[in-house]
Amino acid sequence: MSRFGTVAILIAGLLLETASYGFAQPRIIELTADRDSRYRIAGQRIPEITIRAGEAFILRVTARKGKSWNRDGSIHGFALLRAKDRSKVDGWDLLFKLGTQDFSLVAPLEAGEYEAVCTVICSEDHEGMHLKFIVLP
Ligand SMILES: [Cu+2]
Repeated sequence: MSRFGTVAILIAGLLLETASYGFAQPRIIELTADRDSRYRIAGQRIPEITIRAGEAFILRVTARKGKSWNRDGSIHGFALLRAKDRSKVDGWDLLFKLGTQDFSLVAPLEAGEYEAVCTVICSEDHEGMHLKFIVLP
């Protein structure tokens, strides 16, 4: 192959890589933390988030007030637990205020099944507020 051909292929490869990594916008995952103490994701009957290990994403949460809330005004929360032993994942303790808010997050590096649970006593039904969070390798 000519030198020009090799250089052209290298440049094309570089451009492709830049397109897929360099300037790629993180995925936006939209979640509703609803007034009836349920997480909801549009188009899903049972809310579930699937993400790649270490993937950066934006969690866009719309929160609606339940029957009770925290003194600081947080109306729902979101902590991440490992499904195997329900241990908490460090750094995942989000609190939601009324309305829509964005969180820039990075998925755990350890693949597996997790569960997100609400950390605000938002109603007598609060214990049922959870969603499955799957991290792919
Ligand atoms: Cu809640």
